[in-house]
Amino acid sequence: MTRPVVVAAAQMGPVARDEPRPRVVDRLIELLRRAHRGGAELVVFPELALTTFFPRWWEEDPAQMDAWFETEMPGPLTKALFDEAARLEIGFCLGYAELTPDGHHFNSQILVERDATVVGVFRKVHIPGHAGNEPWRPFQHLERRYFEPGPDGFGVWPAFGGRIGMMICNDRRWPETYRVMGLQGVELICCGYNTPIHYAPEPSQDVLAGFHNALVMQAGAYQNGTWVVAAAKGGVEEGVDSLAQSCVIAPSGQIVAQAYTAADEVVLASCDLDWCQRYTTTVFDFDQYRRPELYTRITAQRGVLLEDVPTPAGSGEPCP
Ligand code: CDV
Repeated sequence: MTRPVVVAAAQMGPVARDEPRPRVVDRLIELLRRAHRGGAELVVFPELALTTFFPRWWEEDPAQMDAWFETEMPGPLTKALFDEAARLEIGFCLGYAELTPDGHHFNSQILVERDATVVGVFRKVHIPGHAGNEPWRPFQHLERRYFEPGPDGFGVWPAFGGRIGMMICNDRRWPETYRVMGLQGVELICCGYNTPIHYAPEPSQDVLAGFHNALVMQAGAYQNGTWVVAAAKGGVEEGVDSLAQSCVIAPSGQIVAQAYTAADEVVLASCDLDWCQRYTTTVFDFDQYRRPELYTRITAQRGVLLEDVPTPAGSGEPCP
């Protein structure tokens, strides 16, 4: 049995702060057309694909902040993307800043079927960075100022002939993200990301940015027997170098296609959704092998509880 879905990770190069949104939509449409020429049925765009990665700037004026957000999807500017997708009969997953009618701000991603109907909306669960002004940083990461954490968790939607999940950037670093979807039988996870290579709180991690990106998604794919399609906004954007390396990962954990530039680039792969069962009915047959009764700490507590284990002698020294 095979259930192939041809996917495209539509990587974007930088989006300038003053790049008009219609121009960005034109770039998305061009990527959509390229993906269509390559036979793609589903195109995954990056996180916050319509704008520059604005959380790098401290902004006081709420009106200026809201100018980065979309109040409807599709809206007047994004309608052209939906129209072209419908004409080409190609689906997509798009990350954008969402301002809801009742005033909530989310870092969101929608899944759109080949007839341009919106199948699902996902709101980023793990919001990284900080909320206060930290001008000591070479650039800030103010996602916790701009966005509320998504309240809905990790859903899985029937679409593209399979079970499709979504996650956004930092979500991909957390094993719970994949497992919550894995327990709903996810077969393909769409992920958009913006990952600055310099991590100001701990720069020793900078050189490992690409390794960590691949590590978490390859592990998440394998341990849950799912495909992962990950699209970056990479390259040097407003002076900040961000990781590219968009990729498609198989349920085996292998990277089967990867971007080789840090610019607008389409990464294509044919994903057999039936391949997931080679993992989910064998080594990761959850129903047979999981021990949820022993995992209750995972949902019962958030941080580490040191008092549950005696302090080892000599510990408590700060990191070198
Ligand atoms: N956009 C992100 O969520 N970026 C984070 C950075 C701040 C570490 C990431 O996990 O890539």
